[in-house]
Formats: sequence, C-alpha cells, structure tokens
Amino acid sequence: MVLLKFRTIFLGSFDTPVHGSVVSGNIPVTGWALDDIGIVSVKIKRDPVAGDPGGVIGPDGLVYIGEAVFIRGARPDVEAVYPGYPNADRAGWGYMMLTNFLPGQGNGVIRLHAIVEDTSGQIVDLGVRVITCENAYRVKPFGTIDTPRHGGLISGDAFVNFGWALTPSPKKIPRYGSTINVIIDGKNVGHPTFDQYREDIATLFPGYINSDGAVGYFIFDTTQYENGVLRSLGAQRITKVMLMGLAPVFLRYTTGL
Ligand SMILES: [Ca+2]
Repeated sequence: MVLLKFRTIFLGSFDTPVHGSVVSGNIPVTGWALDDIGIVSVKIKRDPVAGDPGGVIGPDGLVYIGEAVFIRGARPDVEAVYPGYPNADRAGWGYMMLTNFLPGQGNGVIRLHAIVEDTSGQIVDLGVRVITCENAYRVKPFGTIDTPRHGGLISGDAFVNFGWALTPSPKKIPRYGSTINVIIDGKNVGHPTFDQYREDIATLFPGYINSDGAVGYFIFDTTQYENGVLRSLGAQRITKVMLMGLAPVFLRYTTGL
C-alpha cells in the first residue's frame, strides 16, 4: 500500500488496478482517501494519448474518465487506523471502468490517475497506475449497467434497469435476451428485454453482430426489497458450461426512500 501525506493532510491510496497489469473488459478502480476537513470527489483520469482530440484534455493536462463513489463500510481497516477523520467509515472509493471505452477501443498502454479534491479545493493526485489494455483478442462479452448509477439511490415499483452488452464476432448474443440474466442480491430475477438500438453504442462499437441492438432493460419493483444495499450483477451465459460475466458490476443503492 502506498501511503501519501500532504500539507493539506490528505491520506490515501490507489490500490487497483495493480501497476503494470494487463486488463480487459470491466475492471474495478479502487482505493481509499481521507482528509482533515472532508473530501468532495475522487476523479479517475488518464494521461492523453496520441490521437486524442484536443477537446477531451482538461486544463490539468489529463483526460477525465469518471467519478469514483465512496462506499460506506468498505474499508474497516482504514477506519480502524484513522477513526478521527471526517467520514472515516466511508474512506473506500471505487469506479467500475469499462476498458473498451479507452483509446483504441481499449487497446494500448494507459496511465491512470486518481485525483482527490477536498472541501477547500485542494487537489492531490494519488499516483499513477500504468496498465495495458488488451481487448482486441478478448473472447468474452462486454458491456455495462447504465442505470441505476453505481452508488445511486432508487425507489418505486417500476424502476428501469438499463444496460448493454456486446460479444466479439463471430459469436452473437441472442436477440431475445435469453442468455442475459439479471441478478439482484445473488438471485436470478429474469431476462431483460434486449435488442434495443442506442446510437452511442452503435457508433462507438460498430461491426459486432449486436451493434445495432446492444441495449437491454429490465423493470423491477424496488419495494420488494428491504431498504439497504443491493448488489447486482448482469451475467451472460455463452455456453452451457461457461458463465461469462459482464464482469461484476456492483451497485450499492437504497430502495424505498
Ligand atoms: Ca484538506
């Protein structure tokens, strides 16, 4: 664990992905952070690469990827060591990164940063993790859950769970969604309605058999669940003997509020 301490009294660590690792599909970007007065955000960014349009590079010289979510109770080890810090029980942060969205459709070397900002606007970079993305030869399906948002709050009796999935040719995903299972809290609750068109996916990932129908949705009654944390995992079964995940997409949300 790399421990960093700064004049503005940030503490934190950038834990995964492991420096130098080779990755594909969805990967968890995780770590922890605490500050003397409190943290506003942890933003996952990357160094620019050749071919990046100028517009995507921010004033700090980095390209924004996404916002990490703080998860209460995820890092009791940190809380035990630093109990006096604001939000010590929610020091752990995470972002599920779909590497296929990275340059070259997720092929090449990427230098990741985790940028922490405190409530006074002080900013610190928790460090760089260099990873090699290799999606070109990947045979597993890939995709993500778009709603609910990671760490979001949901309620109501007809929540629409959206996601999308593609798989490398020559394989295809059956159009009726029969091989995609929606799993909530470890229980298989059914198949989504699949084969829906979405322009951004069709444009970004052309040439797959399901490119023009990669989106699926599943409507469920959140009031059937106790208030609290739900973990959801969309999985696709490719053959009878292989359960190939869309890589776990863990959601933490509260129902019925
Ligand atoms: Ca501070």
